[in-house]
Amino acid sequence: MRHRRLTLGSAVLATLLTGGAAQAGEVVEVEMRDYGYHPAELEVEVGTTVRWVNAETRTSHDIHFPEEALGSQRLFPEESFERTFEEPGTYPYHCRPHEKRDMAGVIRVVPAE
Ligand SMILES: [Cu+2]
Repeated sequence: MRHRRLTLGSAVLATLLTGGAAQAGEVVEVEMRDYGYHPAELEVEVGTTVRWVNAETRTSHDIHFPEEALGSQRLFPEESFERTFEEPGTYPYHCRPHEKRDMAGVIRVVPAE
């Protein structure tokens, strides 16, 4: 399984290299910091694993998918949560402790090319 760490700069580069969505079998990281998900919007192909990593120094967050009533426990700094997306669709999520701060994101899962 290939692993690609997405920072703000490399996310743009990765998009250019792959021609769009992350591909099946890949792991794409979303950082949680400054009460936000980075990137907040992400497009991946079916079969991609998204790993949310808490990059804060002391704040905990979670990842909650309200439409499916599933998600992570509270994640403390350096802890992570993974989900592999097997069905195309739009998956909005948010952080339950920080819902009022609009800490939210969305994963768009597209069919493999
Ligand atoms: Cu949060």
